[in-house]
Amino acid sequence: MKLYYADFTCSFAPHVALREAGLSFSLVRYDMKARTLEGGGSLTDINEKGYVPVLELDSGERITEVAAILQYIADQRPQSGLAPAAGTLARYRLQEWLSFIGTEIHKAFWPLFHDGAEIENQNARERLTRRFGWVQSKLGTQPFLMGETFNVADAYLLTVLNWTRAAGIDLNQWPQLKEYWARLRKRPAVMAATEAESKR
Ligand SMILES: N[C@@H](CCC(=O)N[C@@H](CS)C(=O)NCC(=O)O)C(=O)O
Repeated sequence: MKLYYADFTCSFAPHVALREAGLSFSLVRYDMKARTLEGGGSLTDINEKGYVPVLELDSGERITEVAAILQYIADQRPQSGLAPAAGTLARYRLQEWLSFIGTEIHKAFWPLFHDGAEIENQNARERLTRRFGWVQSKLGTQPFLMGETFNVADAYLLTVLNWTRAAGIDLNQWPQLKEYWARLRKRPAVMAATEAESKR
């Protein structure tokens, strides 16, 4: 498998998931600033929507969209616990989280990282503050988003929490969320993905 990614963007979530699952994969880096793809070619040749992540299977098939890629990775290693079994209520709960993180958190950062006007940035910070406050209330004292086991929703939540400092959002206002974030960052798979994306 091959993961097309850009440093510390949303593709960090599938990158972590691949390592958590213990799957073998290679990385192809997309440079967001230069808009170039490692090895040449254009990102739109790989994904006509023009963004990462893209997971290329050994068959040559490509999967796009964070939520779909995460679930594909998890399903390659059912024993890893990275996703509840398909068809169970717990699996729909996972999809609920992935959809929420993708549409209500990930995309809410957009103006903050794309020269938004001050009013848009202020609105984005307020919306994210409400969302993170709610997430903390759901997390409570459990170790992971869905209970006792790390799953791909945690990989996605960790990824967006990583963006808070750059976005001017202070995690100290949510002590449980901050503890969760700091703890997840110490997972071997997360440290390995961080190191791999830092040295390029
Ligand atoms: N809906 C997509 C969104 C993916 C997305 O927003 N990717 C960003 C990085 S987080 C990207 O590749 N942007 C390309 C660019 O701005 O050049 C998904 O869930 O995968």
